[in-house]
Amino acid sequence: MRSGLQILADHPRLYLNGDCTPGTEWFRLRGPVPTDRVWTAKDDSVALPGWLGIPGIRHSIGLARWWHFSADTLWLLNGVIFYILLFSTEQWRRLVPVSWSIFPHALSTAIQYASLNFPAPAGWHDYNGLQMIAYFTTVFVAAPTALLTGLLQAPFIAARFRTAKGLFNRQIARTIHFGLLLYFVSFVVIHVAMVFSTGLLTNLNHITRGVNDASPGGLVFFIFGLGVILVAWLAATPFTLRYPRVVQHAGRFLTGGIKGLFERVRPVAEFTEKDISPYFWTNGTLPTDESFRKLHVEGFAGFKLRVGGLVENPLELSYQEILAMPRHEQITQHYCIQGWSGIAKWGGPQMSEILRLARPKPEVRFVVFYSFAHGPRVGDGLYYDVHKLAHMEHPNTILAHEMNGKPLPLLNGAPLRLRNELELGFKQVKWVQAIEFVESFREFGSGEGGFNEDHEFFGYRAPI
Ligand SMILES: Nc1nc2c(c(=O)[nH]1)N[C@H]1C(S)=C(S)[C@@H](COP(=O)(O)O)O[C@H]1N2
Ligand SMILES: [Mo]
Repeated sequence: MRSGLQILADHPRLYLNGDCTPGTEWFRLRGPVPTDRVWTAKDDSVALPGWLGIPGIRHSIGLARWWHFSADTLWLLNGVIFYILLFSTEQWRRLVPVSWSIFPHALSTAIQYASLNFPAPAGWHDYNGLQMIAYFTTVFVAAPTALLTGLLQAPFIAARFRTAKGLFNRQIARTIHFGLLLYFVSFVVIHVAMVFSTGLLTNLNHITRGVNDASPGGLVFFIFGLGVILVAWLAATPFTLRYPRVVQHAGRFLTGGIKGLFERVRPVAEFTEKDISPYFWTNGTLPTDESFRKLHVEGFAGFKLRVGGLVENPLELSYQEILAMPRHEQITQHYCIQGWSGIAKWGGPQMSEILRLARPKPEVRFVVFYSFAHGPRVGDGLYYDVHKLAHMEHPNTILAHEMNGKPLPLLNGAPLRLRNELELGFKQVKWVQAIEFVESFREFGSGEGGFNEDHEFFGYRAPI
């Protein structure tokens, strides 16, 4: 829950439409978007208190995601074991209503609670109607929906299952995912309050030890459990701030393999002209050096894209040559790691065409895209990102020089920006100046596979 709030704080707006146009959100933790200057999505992120978010500071979504995915994987594993135990015994009968009488039963229980004339506790044998509905909803509706709405936010899932549009759009999924957070918090508060007020010692023995008496053993378990949670709660943020690389690598160890499964090349959801978003958030720091400025004022006439590394035929392609290449057009949804999305039409040569010209050697596994631009802090070096060679053969992986039918605007990465629709936004390098084919990316930067992977602790694999 805490890492989820941190993720929300990175784009603290929720919408019921796929465009993320400021002003159309139904919920936000931030004022209106300033219109008198460039306002990037990163400018828009907010901080949380360190005890609430993990790790609280602004734009720490890279670290929060490792917590979120790792904790969720363990939570889901726990759920799978719970399902197996439920259905391999008769215990499921306690949770799954099998007759409509559950509704009148729940209503009469609710009236008893409301009149403060609590029904006699009988949970050792059977749950009352309200309990059954609450437990059933939590275990069989809320939890699976949380998993589903989490996955629906991922570019790869949307591409694979063509769910990017309509009810399954990422922004609807974010809203439902947030609603489920509210549900789980309310459930915990109400449930714990009921455990306390309807015979604490006996209830805790039911829950923790499976015995039906009022001995203090269950309470000891409960206090021990709360103690562990409290220590973990207090330690999570300081630990994350002190050892971010450990959090990144531990998270990758726990969840990287699962993410890798989603990274196979599959179709991409394409949209139509009328789906194009009127507003498209932006991110990144414009290139600042003089040589780029000169290229820009001359309309990129002097621009040459360098293609090299482990290739049979190293190339230098001029802007004119690139414009003359067969142009692929696609209308796709961009998925920023922060949570916003936007639909745009992109046009430019397919990467498969570049591959055909440059002819990568057999040992090549990765492709590095170098930007003209620095990261947010100049001292950290050039923005770059590494992609899988296999993704470069996908028909929707292009070097875009057009956006929505016009030459690519400077802010969106002119002269060229990558589109790999199977990955998140931060991998779509803008202001591309060079492409290098490599066998391994360990020697580049800090060896994590890209600028944000090095400096923001993002995962190299970003299909989710
Ligand atoms: N060179 C460079 N490319 C970059 C970035 C950046 O900071 N520098 N930001 C990335 C991120 S996080 C996103 S979401 C997209 C945003 O693209 P847009 O500004 O066209 O919306 O660009 C990506 N490419
Ligand atoms: Mo992003």
